Amino acid sequence: MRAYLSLGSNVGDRRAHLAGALATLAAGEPLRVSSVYVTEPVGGVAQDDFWNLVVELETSASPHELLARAQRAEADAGRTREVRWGPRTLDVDVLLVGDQVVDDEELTVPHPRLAERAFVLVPLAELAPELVADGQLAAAVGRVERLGTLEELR
Ligand code: A4P
Ligand code: MG
Repeated sequence: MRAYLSLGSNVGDRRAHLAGALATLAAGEPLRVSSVYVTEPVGGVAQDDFWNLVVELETSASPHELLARAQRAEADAGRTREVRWGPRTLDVDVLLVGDQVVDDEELTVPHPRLAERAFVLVPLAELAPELVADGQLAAAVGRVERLGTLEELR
């Protein structure tokens, strides 16, 4: 099954935080990685620009197992939670897990804010254009600019 996760960083060495998460998220399963985009912060808190990307996993993990990997990757990046939607070394959100639907206290999949955010939709469309409608892209909020691949940014 294909799963999509969104990664964002706007504190410290953004490239290192994004690149450092990949092995933990993949856990040995096949992974594809979008380009890195520099993106305007969405959500009201004044903060530095983010670097965002999306990964595609070919996985047999459950949505909750993917959330656990995401939280492990965030902890490894030294993330502390102070302000909701505030600055962070690494944020990993589970966007889609096949066509599974989850809604409990810990996890909502598909991600409820997926469709409105350019910082998610633009890199997602790079990996899976069939999942993103043109109208969705046109209506999405926040400026995004492609920087290059993680390799190119090294
Ligand atoms: N949770 C529920 N569903 C999910 C899911 N699908 N994926 C729960 C991941 N987590 C999920 O998240 C709070 C709780 O959400 C978790 O404990 C988990 O059980 P968090 O990461 O601790 O807090 P947060 O990220 O501050 O809040 P939230 O609601 O996840 O914020 P968002 O929606 O992720 O927004 N602007 C730009 N340009 N780029 C960004 O990456 N990110 C945010 C964060 C805001 N603005 C941004 C960016
Ligand atoms: Mg989050």
